[in-house]
Amino acid sequence: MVPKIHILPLFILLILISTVSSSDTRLLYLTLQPETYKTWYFQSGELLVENNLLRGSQFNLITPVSQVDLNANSVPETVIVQGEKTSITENGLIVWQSPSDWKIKHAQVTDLNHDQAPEVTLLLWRTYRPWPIDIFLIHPGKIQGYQDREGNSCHIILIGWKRDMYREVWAGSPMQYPLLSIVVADVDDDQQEELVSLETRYDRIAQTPAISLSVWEWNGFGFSLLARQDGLFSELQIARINDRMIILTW
Ligand SMILES: [Ca+2]
Ligand SMILES: [Ca+2]
Ligand SMILES: [Ca+2]
Repeated sequence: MVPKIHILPLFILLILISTVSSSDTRLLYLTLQPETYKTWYFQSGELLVENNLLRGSQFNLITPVSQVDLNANSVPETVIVQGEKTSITENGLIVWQSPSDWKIKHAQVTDLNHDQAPEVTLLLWRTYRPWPIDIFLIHPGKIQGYQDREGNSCHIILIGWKRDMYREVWAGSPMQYPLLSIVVADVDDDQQEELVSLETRYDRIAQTPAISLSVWEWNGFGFSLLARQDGLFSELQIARINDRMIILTW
């Protein structure tokens, strides 16, 4: 059943921010107007809404990790996002930079492909390109519709250290439903990360709310959809409350 979503202005009163040492988690004390948000648990393959969970509560908002040793040389790299560009630096020197025709919307250190090695997960837009194999197919153009009016398509790409250089360790085809935002976190507490996303459609303009919330997991070759919930969503965050991970939307 599609839950009723309240689309009201968000009023967040940020009372205090303090950084918790030895982790990338910031402890945020927030007062949220309960009508503006929804909280979700992901368990047993289902997105379960739980209202009023945060009313009057203190919780940890999980912020994306931006520093890790990507190439196992005992020197941490830093992921830097500037506008729609992303760089990886080591000792202040740029060791990888996103191509000039990529528009990066999100960058985060993850182990989204569950190979025990960290990588940088990117959500980006770039010029649509058909599958190279299309020229051999009897019915080409299966992904032809996966682009906007300007000919740009939405992708998830993982950048990591492989065969002595930074490279795409996995690059997805144009997404059928473009993503407005993503967060990578272990939302079902099985010690493996999932991709949580807000989805839109190529014929909607970017400023309008997303129309579905979805959870994906790595299947060895790409990502499998675990759950999708229709609704209207403007923002997505992950938080920890009462030792459980929750998905926060508004
Ligand atoms: Ca390193
Ligand atoms: Ca990995
Ligand atoms: Ca998990």
